Amino acid sequence: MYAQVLDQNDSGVKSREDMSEQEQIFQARIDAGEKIEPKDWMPDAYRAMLIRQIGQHAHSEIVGQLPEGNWITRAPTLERKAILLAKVQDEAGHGLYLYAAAETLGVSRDQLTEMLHQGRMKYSSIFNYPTLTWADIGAVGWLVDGAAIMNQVPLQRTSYGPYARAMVRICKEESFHQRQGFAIMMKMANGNDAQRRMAQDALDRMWFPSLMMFGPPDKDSTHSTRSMAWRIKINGNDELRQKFVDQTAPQIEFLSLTCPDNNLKWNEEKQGYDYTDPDWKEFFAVLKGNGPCNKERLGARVKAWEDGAWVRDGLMAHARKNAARTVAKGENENVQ
Ligand code: BYC
Repeated sequence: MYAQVLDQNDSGVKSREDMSEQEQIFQARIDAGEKIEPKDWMPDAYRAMLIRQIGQHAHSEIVGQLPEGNWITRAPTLERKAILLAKVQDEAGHGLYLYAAAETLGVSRDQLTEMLHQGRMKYSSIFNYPTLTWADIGAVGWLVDGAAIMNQVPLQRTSYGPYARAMVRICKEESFHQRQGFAIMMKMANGNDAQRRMAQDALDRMWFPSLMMFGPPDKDSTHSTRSMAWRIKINGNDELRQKFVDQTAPQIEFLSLTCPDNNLKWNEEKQGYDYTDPDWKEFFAVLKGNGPCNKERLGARVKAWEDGAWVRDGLMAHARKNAARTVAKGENENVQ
């Protein structure tokens, strides 16, 4: 059923005349700002669009634990370790809320996981880059969570109720994540020469991959038009990328760091910064599985899934026994 629904996920927007009566009523509800709920009628392609986006979002939260988890044992102080541990646990929680939201659309978490492991579903490109130093943990919180918030705050108003509600809690936690990242960057940027160099190096490596998080330029975005017509996406990729650059450029200055983009410059006329686009060839190569860490990240997820099989089997066996006991108890009570 899920594969069939995905096959119908073409990106064209239907004109009102081409819509069935049911589709017209549905579109009118979206246009009026109503939330669509799991039991409501929805076009198959709307369902497929949501499953794709929410599923990929959930996978990003789960795979996104890996680059940061890499530093839990090497955090420089006990306090930093406790904060990082809490952040990484939050990401697991975000993954679970999102898988639960996707399940309301008729796809199971196991199906989504299988598709990730088979390379049939994506996760955010950013997590295919390595975290080489402690300053990278600061840069991930500051830039990666910063970009995530920019994209996710509008998603609190997305048209699908369970997704919008999941985003409310996620956004609250993401803003704590962003602040802890910026706090690390402030410490490093105001530290000794070696620490300043690490902070600059982290910014140099993370800047362009962070810009890629918003997706390809609007002209190459396959889903934006349809997704925005359904208010699944509220803003275009380029608009949010620009907002992120405008928010982050003054923060770079505040840290007395240098942006790796020499063209970053305030443009009075457009009331925003001019900046250089990331290397889109690199972006598409990462999406095809050829980034620096793609194989390692997917390998780690597949291994965790296989290593955890005995736990899942044990829990299922326990649940079956409990269910059988409840049935038996009910039958005994009926006999008495
Ligand atoms: N990486 O038509 P487009 C986090 C794909 S996690 C990989 O513009 P769309 C965090 C796209 O899927 C934050 N793939 O797509 C976690 C499509 O391919 P398919 C994650 C990308 O969906 C742990 C194709 O390119 N946030 O914060 O309209 C620790 C064409 O693109 C990317 C979300 O997931 C990418 N960057 O727009 C720390 C937010 N960009 O599916 C932090 C929810 C594009 O046709 N998602 N693609 O094979 C969205 O808002 C949208 O899906 C996107 C892309 C803006 C990302």
